[in-house]
Amino acid sequence: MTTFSATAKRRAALFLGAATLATSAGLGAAAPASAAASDCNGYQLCLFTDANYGGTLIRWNYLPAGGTLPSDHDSVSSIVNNSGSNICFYEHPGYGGLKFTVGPWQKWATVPDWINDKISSLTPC
Ligand SMILES: [Ca+2]
Repeated sequence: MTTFSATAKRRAALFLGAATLATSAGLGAAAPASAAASDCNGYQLCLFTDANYGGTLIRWNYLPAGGTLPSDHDSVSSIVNNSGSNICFYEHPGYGGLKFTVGPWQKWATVPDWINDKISSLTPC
């Protein structure tokens, strides 16, 4: 289990709060028919519950500090990383289990089978 410093806890809270806010404002969740890679622009990090950028969209408008996904654990199947940083995704909350790294500006229409529907936390790395 990862031990967070007070600063890391605050950053994680901000990160999770922003994602929750986006969802409640209608920005983080989209109907399956409308989610698309083009929904992910600017400096956003976008996770999709279905392959080919479909299903529910979880989106951050800036590079997240890292943390456990606020929802949709074990369901991410495609990823758009519109940032200049590597993002490491983990099988378990708190950066445990399998680790999958997505490079800067990469788009994965389908994540590898071994991590599909398993991601629960992430952090820039
Ligand atoms: Ca899925």
